[in-house]
Amino acid sequence: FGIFKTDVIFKDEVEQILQPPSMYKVLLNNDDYTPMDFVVEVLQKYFSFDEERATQIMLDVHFQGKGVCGIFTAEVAETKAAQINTYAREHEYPLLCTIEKV
Ligand code: TYC
Repeated sequence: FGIFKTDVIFKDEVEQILQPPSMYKVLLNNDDYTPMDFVVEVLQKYFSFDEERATQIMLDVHFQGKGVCGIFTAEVAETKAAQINTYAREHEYPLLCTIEKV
């Protein structure tokens, strides 16, 4: 009877289920100048795709205009997009990574 210490953990877990964090898509946008190999490298480096899957996604972006690389919480999505845009700029490519609320 009464309140147990474990109730606090249980309450946090219930709140996580009732109010899951907002999720964000991380998208790559096509452009005419970034080399295909560089985009494949980015997809392997920042999303751990193998070369075959990275190539499929790169080609999808190339032909469709943009494509989803993954879905993450706000902080992870923002960090990945910022890192990719910085990495692309360091190599002087216009590759643009954006995020969009699911
Ligand atoms: N369109 C680029 C090319 O032909 C390749 C490319 C693919 C660039 C995906 C950006 O997000 C991108 N070299």
